[in-house]
Order: sequence, then C-alpha cells, then structure tokens
Amino acid sequence: MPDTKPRLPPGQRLIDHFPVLHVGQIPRSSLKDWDLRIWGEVRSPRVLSYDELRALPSVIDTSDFHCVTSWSMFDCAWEGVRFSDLCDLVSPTERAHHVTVGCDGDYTTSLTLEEALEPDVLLAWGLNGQDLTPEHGYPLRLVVPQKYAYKAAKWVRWVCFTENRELGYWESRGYHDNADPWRQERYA
Ligand SMILES: Nc1nc2c(c(=O)[nH]1)N[C@H]1C(S)=C(S)[C@@H](COP(=O)(O)O)O[C@H]1N2
Ligand SMILES: [Mo]
Repeated sequence: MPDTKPRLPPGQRLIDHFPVLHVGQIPRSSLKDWDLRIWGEVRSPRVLSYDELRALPSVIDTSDFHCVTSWSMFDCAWEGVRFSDLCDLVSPTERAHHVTVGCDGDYTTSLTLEEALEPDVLLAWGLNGQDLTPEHGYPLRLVVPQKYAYKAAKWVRWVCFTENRELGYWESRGYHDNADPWRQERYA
C-alpha cells in the first residue's frame, strides 16, 4: 500500500521562503555571556556554555515546520542536540513530567516530558548547513516538528523540568497546548 497520508496538514499552505515571526525584539546575544541553564526536577542541574553545548553529540534532523497562522515550510534540516541527550545529562527525578523552555525576551513554551523525548525534538543551532541567524533564533532554538511552531522557541536560555504543566506564552493566551497540526489544535 502506498503511503497516502498527505504531507501538508489541514488548513496549511506551503511557502518557500522562511518568514520571521515573533513577539517583541530580537535579543542581542553575545556568546561570551551566553549560557543554557537546565534545572528544576533534576538530580544534576547544569549550566552549559555555548562551547560545552556544541561539544555534545549532535544530529541533523530534517522536518517540516507548521505555523499556526497557516504557513508551512518543508524540509528544514535542523542541526543540534537531541532533547533526549540533554535530558540524560541532568537525570530528571521521578517527579519530572513536564518541561518548560524559556528564552531571552521572556517567551516560554512547554511540552510533556514524553513529547520532549521524541527523537526529532532538538535544541538546534543550525539550519540548512548554517548557524541560525538572529531572526531565526541564534544561538539556540527549540524544534518540535510534530507541533505548531509556537513550540519552536527561539533564543532559548533555560530548560526547567517540572512536576506540573506550566502553560507557555501563547498557550496561556488562547492557543492550544497540545498544538497538533494534524488535528488542527490551534485554539484551546
Ligand atoms: N522566543 C520566541 N520564540 C518564538 C516565537 C516568539 O514570539 N518568541 N514565536 C514562535 C512562532 S509563533 C513561530 S511561527 C516561530 C517562527 O519561527 P521563525 O521566525 O524562525 O520563522 O517561532 C516561534 N518561536
Ligand atoms: Mo506561529
């Protein structure tokens, strides 16, 4: 049987240039003062410098990107570290069931720990063979291909493991927390 699942989720249209979309200003980031803090319900909290982050085992994962405002981009080749590998570094406690990801500029989003451990969920520093540009999240962004792109937080600075769900920026302003583009979970 051929695979008949369409590639474009319902209500989406394909675009061929990558729009830039966010609230607020693009934060200025100097790698010298940049770090990634991983904390909360973990046994070994870590603060990683950019060089330490880049020294972790990395992958390239190509996926499609779907914004809730209805544009989609195919074939984004993201390069970065799998969330599951970062998770192994800090060893979550048995109370850790959710993760909140926070950014320069106060944007946040969240996932269940189970969703975050999917192999295509990355903290990415590169796209299509180049480092991210500032408007697309340099130096580090979250990529969650199975969710609408408001989960793809740009300018990530921390990851907090939590016992309870904490709604993110858009998720607490009417957007759906589960954000599955195949089920059109746009609004809560
Ligand atoms: N920090 C931050 N990350 C963010 C946003 C934002 O407002 N702030 N917007 C999200 C939304 S709604 C989308 S569609 C994507 C857009 O990513 P792009 O600008 O790289 O196309 O970024 C996501 N990540
Ligand atoms: Mo979006």
